[in-house]
Amino acid sequence: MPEESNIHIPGVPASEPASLQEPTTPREPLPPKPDQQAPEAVSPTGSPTGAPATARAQSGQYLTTAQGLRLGDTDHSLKAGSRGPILLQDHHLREKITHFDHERIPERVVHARGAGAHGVFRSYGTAANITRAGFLAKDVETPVFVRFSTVLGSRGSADTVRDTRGFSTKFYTDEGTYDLVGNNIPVFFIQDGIKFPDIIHAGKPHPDREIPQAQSAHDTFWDFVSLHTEAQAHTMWNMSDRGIPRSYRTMEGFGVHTFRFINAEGKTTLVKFHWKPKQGVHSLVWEEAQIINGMDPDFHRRDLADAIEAGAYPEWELGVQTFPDTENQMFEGIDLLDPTKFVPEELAPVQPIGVMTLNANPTNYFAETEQVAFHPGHLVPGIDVTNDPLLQVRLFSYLDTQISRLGGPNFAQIPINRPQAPVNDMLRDGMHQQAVHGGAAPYRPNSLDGGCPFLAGQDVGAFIDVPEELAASIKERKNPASFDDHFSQVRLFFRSLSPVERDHVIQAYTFELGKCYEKSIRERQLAALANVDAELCAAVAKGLGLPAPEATEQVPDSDPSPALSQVGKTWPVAGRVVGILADGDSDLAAVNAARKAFDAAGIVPLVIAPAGGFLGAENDGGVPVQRTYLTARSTEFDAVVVAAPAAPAPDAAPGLDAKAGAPGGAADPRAVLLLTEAYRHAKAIGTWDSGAEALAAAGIPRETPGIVSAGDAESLVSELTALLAAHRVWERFPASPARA
Ligand code: HDE
Repeated sequence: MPEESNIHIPGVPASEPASLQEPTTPREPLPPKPDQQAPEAVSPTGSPTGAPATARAQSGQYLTTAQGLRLGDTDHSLKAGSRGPILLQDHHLREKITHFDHERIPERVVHARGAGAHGVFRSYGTAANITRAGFLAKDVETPVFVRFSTVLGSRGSADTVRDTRGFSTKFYTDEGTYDLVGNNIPVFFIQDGIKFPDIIHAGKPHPDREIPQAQSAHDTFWDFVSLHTEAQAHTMWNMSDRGIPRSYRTMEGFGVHTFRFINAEGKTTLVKFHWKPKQGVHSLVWEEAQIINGMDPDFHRRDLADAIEAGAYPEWELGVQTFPDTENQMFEGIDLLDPTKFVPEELAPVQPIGVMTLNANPTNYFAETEQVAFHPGHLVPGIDVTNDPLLQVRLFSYLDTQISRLGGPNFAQIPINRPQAPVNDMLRDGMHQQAVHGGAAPYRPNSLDGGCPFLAGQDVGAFIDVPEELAASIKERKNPASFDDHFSQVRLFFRSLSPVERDHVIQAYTFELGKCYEKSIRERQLAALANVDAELCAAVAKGLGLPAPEATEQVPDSDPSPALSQVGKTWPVAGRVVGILADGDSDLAAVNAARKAFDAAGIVPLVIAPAGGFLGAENDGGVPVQRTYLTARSTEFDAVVVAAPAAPAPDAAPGLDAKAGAPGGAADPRAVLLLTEAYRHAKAIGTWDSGAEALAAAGIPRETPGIVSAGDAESLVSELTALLAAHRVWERFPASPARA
């Protein structure tokens, strides 16, 4: 407040105005600002000042307007009489409706549907000799935010579609924010980012009717892919089980491009990033994925949030494949700048450099998961980009897209995007500016703000671009010849899979091409498959009812990479879900013993019964029911135990109102469906002797792999646990009908 008022009140003699001061008088330098955060006099969420950031936004005592005015009524608009028109002067109504009208922001042009989580990354320090990135030094812990996503679907689309998954990690390091914006597939559709609008326009719904949503099984996608052979590599991964992960928690992640590490001495090493899930790598089967899209379109999102809420924190090890930074940037004949190529782990092992644990769900989806803004150009000292032409275009695109998506250039000030390192930039003004910048000289050089802020040298953590020597070159629109091989790694991938995984690939191509109307597109894609593998091509052609074409290219063979297959390994069982079909006539003591044994193994047992509530007496050995026949579907479970003793009457036709387990009654068709699906999807099934008839009702032969029967609950649980470790009973999958 001015000491003396300068306001002139008519009739009162005005005092002399205070002498004006020169506003730009040089003065002592201002101390650097700790960060851009505006002081919070009151919580912007309306929670009591001083409450933790996670306090509920609605916990303040009185409802107010955005200006803090207390409200006495928010249910009735201001009207000219109770039956009269609403008055324009109703400022509360207008504020409430106007804000609502603008609640949505544009969804991401790709990767619109996603789920996020907070966590921490702990570095092993094993990479400290090849990078000077502070967060990769030994035992450094760095907060992270991760967003998983699908690529093609809209924000409200289903989770378990066949698609690539995004795997973006924001490391809030002391040296600035580092973003690793990767996918669950290590190769990409295109070699040069200039084609990104083409592949995305082809994959998105058709522009006339806007269908199909979140699908690649349509003409425009396969039109582009079949005309554009460099996309065959990524498409092959999509058609494999990798395209339908069981959970975000069971996906690998890849940085895709080759990046460059720089150590304290300035020595550079080329690296490829890998995230390895400690939970194991698992996928759905296609029919399961399709059912889930209807039963629970939020399957992956729910799975991630539930696991974190239950304290089963998912973990990934971060690893790198390392390559000498040679002049030609080739490794074993693979061009490290070609993003449609991967380097088999057998040629360059993945070396672990740290572990990430996701341990907290977002408090608010919009504020955090929707507004988080990743950018491959968010780098820290010790990590730099390469000349991969896909990465180079991404370096432009991500910053650009946030400006329209988040409404201006100040998105770094949104809480989830705020660096946790001191920020001292000279970026000013713009839409949604939150900071109140002091000082008079947001430019360099300046004398008015004492020359502040100063430039840093490498010794105090400046990012120094690698002084890369570039070969004399011609300005041209052209790829190097080493980008020309579009088939050898597609073949390498296919031939590295187990027979059952190859069958899934065959079925996926047959499904997707079967959804294309244009015969010429199907034929052209078959011609591409002929160059990949004759058996694959013939099987898909058979399924489509078309002749199999001959190969047109001489494609070199390479050694298979067993690391690519998900079959034949075992994984931890913690967090897997088992359904126990039971009813009032079940041996409830045995059901409870099984629940206890599953629980002890870290497996989640869910009891499925004809109706909710309790089986037996609530406080006397009863069993709580978590799912009913109406709410359960086999797709939620990794294995099923049949504890219902009911023998379906041999001559009773199953009817919808039949009660499962009723002595002498027909088996409930929903219980039968649950069992047949679990069987078809190669899941382990366990029974007590009494459950045998239920299996018979579902047409499940007892003497097949993965059907276990035991006298007591503990041995049953231990046999099922062993089967769960392999994820599925792989040998139960029938050979592809197209191959038969
Ligand atoms: Fe992206 N990509 N992309 N992309 N991408 C976006 O950025 C783009 C590419 C990836 O959870 C957009 O903020 C171009 C490869 C993920 O918020 C956009 C090219 C890889 C996410 C964009 C690529 C990715 C995105 C849309 C070719 C794997 C989700 C919204 C040059 C290494 C990030 C946004 C999140 C998002 C552009 C290729 C992964 C438009 C131009 C290769 C995981 O900027």
